[in-house]
Amino acid sequence: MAKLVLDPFKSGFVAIVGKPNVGKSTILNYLLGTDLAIVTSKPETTRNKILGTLTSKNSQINFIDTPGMHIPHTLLGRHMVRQAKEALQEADIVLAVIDVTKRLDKSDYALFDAIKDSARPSLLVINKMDTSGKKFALPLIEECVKTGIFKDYIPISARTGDNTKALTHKIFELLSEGPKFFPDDYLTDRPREFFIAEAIREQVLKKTEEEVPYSVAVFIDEIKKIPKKNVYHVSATVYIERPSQKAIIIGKRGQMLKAIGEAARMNIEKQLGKKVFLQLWVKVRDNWRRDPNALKMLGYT
Ligand SMILES: Nc1nc2c(ncn2[C@@H]2O[C@H](COP(=O)(O)OP(=O)(O)O)[C@@H](O)[C@H]2O)c(=O)[nH]1
Ligand SMILES: [Mg+2]
Repeated sequence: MAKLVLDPFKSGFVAIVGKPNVGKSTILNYLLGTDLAIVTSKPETTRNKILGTLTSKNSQINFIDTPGMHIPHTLLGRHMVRQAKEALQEADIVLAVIDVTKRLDKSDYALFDAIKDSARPSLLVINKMDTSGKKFALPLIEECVKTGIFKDYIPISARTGDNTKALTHKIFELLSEGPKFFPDDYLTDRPREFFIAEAIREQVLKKTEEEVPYSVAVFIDEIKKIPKKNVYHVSATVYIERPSQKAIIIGKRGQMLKAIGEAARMNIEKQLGKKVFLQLWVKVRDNWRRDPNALKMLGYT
């Protein structure tokens, strides 16, 4: 009689950690095939853990995107680093991401120590291999492998997707047999409001410079479906820390706020699948990044 051999179903949680700007969120988005986490060229774009679930016939990989590991100067910064450390505890496997164009520094070694302490199996991911930095890959890999904490290493480009299949394969190899934690069509643990606020913050980050991206937060006041009309009404407040920043965000004759709103609205319409009427308010809240009550209100807890 023919023997039926069923492949075991594998599942687990995979934390994506690394310094700011190495491409963690871009990796998450590429692997999920959707723009879940916002990506910008500004450091500290990601401020919260974001779960992204990838379910296939024989596995369910639950990625946890994290804020970049850095030395925090504010309460918000402390929240971000705490989120990354929590993800290490929640994970079965760790992806330690480095940027091939950058030399290793103190923060990388601090991260490697945190990974070592977590005692989780860890893969070293060398990202941005599509750049001319790829010539530095070999010495970088050598330096990282010397630490002895990585099960394996893999150079990829999250921008072109190069070698990402091999990455998923290596993750699959490291996963243990386990249950399907979430239904087949499950994507993330974050609610709709979160991604709408992020879409607005993304545009502020893209369109402003210097300290403004660090000082901005978005609060969704209301999402309301207009009865009988196929339209959502979204009202949101953009918080910044100083009146000078408010002037930048509003811009000459309101041009900046208009551009932010238009670009964000297009993204939100895609998310909601309906026309959106977006109303943005700009408010100064002194030093909100150092204010526990403000952080709580803005979901950074
Ligand atoms: N050239 C190149 N740029 C990348 C790659 N991955 C990410 N980036 C860019 O690096 C910047 C930071 O990416 P992001 O995913 O936000 O980094 P994170 O802070 O680690 O989450 C963005 O401008 C990305 O477009 C890559 O593989 N190649
Ligand atoms: Mg990110």
